[in-house]
Amino acid sequence: MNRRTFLRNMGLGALGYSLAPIGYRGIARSAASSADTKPNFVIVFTDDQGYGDLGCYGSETIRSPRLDQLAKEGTRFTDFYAQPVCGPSRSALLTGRYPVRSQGWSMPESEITFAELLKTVGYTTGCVGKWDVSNRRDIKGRVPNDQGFDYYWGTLGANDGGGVKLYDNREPIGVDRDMAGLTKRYTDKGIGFLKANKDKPFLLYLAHTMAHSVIDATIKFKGKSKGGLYGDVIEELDYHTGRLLDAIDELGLRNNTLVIFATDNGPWNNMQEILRNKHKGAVAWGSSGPLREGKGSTWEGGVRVPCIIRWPGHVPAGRVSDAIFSTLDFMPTLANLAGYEVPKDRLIDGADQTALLLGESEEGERDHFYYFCRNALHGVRKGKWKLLLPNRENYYKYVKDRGSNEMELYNLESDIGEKRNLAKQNPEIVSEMLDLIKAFQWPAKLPDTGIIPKKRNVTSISTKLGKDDSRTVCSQVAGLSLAGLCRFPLFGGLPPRSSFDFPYFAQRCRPGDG
Ligand SMILES: [Ca+2]
Repeated sequence: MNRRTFLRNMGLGALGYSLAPIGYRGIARSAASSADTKPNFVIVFTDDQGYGDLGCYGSETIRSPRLDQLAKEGTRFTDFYAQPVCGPSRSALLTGRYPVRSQGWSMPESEITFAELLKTVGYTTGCVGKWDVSNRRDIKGRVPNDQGFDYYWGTLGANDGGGVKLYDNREPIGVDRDMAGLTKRYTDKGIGFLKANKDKPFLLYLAHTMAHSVIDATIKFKGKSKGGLYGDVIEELDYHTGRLLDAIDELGLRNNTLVIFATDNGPWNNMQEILRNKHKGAVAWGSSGPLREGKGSTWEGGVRVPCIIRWPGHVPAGRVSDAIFSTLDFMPTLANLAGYEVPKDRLIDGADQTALLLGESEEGERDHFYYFCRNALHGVRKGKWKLLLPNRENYYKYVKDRGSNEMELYNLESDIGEKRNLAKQNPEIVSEMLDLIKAFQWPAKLPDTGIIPKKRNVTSISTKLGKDDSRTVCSQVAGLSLAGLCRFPLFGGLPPRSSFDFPYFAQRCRPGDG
């Protein structure tokens, strides 16, 4: 059943939602959607911005007065998780499903976004900026206008080459190589959308291209921060986010608009020097603050990102929350707040965090979070504990810090930088965490989460796997134990270096959700 058939058949809410992932707390959900009016949603999603790159997250080199103020007016989350890289982070955000299901850069037409569902309950939906879930290409069925957005203005891909191909809805309108001006252009379009839709419920998803390399800042900001060009870029993002917030106020929408600020993954602080030289220093070099590593990594620095949420009179102001929370959770949370039904025909990994947002719960609905690097499951967090599996497949070569690659257990409460491996001292906790790993409900078929190469037929291709992908997938297939047909060595051919046993790998893939 494709998405449209599903939406038609479900009769806009005829079905409930029961395919819940294991381990959620079961907090009584708030009837927020019964409020007299439905809130507007504004999601500002920056790119490659580090956990430590805002004043309210401890930066001493980057000024962010507007976002610091937003944190005072709402709740700042310290333990909020995205995904390690751009495309997978966006498919997870939009669908509430881990990229191993929602397929990252290659998000298929059959995935259902919260934008589509908001439309079923009367919302007008707009997306501005970086899409990056249609293989960076204009593919029918996968572009924003086909995935739930009434309005789109932005780029389908990234700006690695120093330019972006822009679209006004479905129409290509040219290439913009002025990276410095892009944050303002996007913000202007976002404000235009707010003005045009101020009288009805709306969603604005504003996904900035900055601070993804190649970065640049306008003359007003260039050289002004203490954080180099990257710091200038973040200060400019802060300024324009402030303009967007001002527009919300000027339109009288402040009290009925839930504003979310977050970023897609950790900072690209692990880039090879050669790339820095290539771009003459115009690469992101953010800080993950106290966290280990950055973009592409499943250390905290790769996936734990800033998140600030404001909804005056509803989300407590000035609160700092350490509840485990994720981009995955927006799908069911927005469902509760706006009154749409979450899809029932597939597994949704998100937890309804309405009670957390409204201050009715301190710990929130999510008690664990799985760490994925492409299709490889690297570990899990539960409460203060984080377990990382040995011999992890690190797809992203720019991640320099690969750790011991042994079984690693960290107490994130006392050791946020993941410096002290406590696995050997805590076998019971390791065992409990491994049970959680075993319990992950794998899709029946592993997706190709790669980017389709250019010059190939994008509608019928099965992307050729690179060596690392093959190893990852082979590890997964080997885990299936399909009558012993696949006997690829696990862990990329290396024997496990830990003394722990790994029977759970035999259960990694099982039929279930697609
Ligand atoms: Ca990114």
